[in-house]
Amino acid sequence: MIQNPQLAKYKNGDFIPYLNITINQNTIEQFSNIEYVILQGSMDRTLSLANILLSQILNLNSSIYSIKNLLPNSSAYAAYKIKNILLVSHGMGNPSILTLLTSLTPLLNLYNNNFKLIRVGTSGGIGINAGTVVLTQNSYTADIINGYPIFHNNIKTIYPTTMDLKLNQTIIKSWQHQNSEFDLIEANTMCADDFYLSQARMDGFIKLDFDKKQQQDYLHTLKKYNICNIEMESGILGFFANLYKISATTISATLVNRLETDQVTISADLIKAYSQRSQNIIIHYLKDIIQ
Ligand code: R2B
Ligand code: URA
Repeated sequence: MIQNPQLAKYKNGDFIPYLNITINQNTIEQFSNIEYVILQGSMDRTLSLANILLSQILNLNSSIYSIKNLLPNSSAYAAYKIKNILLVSHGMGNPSILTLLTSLTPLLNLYNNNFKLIRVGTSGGIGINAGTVVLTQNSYTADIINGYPIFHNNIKTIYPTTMDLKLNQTIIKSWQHQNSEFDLIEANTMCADDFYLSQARMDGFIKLDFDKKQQQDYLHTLKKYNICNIEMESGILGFFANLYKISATTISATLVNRLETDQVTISADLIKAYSQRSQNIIIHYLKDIIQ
């Protein structure tokens, strides 16, 4: 990674809202030497992945060792550290992950600005079997712009959102010899601002002014841009990573094929199993690297 002087660093005594911590030697040490930041939406999934890594990477029994939440006073985010891996929850959507990234990276940057940002989550697929896992190449907006618009002091700039394609290949390579029952593909992702309207769902509460044919036309148009899935954070992740020259990508399991249905109709067990797929890929990749 190229060192970026613009990437700010905190100093002792700084208070970080939302993380709800004050920078001191202890916090600096807690967040030191991080090389992999694994971002997931929920606090629960973050803790469960931390426990899996505890047993699989540190060979410690998670029923005996409890992992400390490094952000105990934050109501928005939770973070756990296993060796040089930081597991953090990012909440839902672009504003939430942007607030996290702008709060957290100056802290990580105190020690090492060569970390990778990897979001592990779920999405809706377009024209691919539910359960397929997608690594993002470029993140598109809902109006099919390759990039992400940022408003800064009333100026709108579209920033690039291309993920680290080499990192994608490394992840694909690490997974390729697994006896996998699902496909792992690399494709473009559409980043929506909500689960319903901007994902062109017709089953939301707000009444819509488009019909089924228009919806299908739109989804098929997305597909022409090789957009194979829709989620809600890749725009900001791509923007942030490109701006600060940080290696990043998104690994998203798809829960539904949106060309067939709007509703995620699969059982809770299947949702868990599909979500587990993106986790398994990152666990495998991290084990390859750490051991
Ligand atoms: C995928 O799933 C969540 C919405 O259900 C959102 O965080 C995302 O990107
Ligand atoms: N997450 C999304 O944002 N959309 C889906 O369709 C499924 C999960």
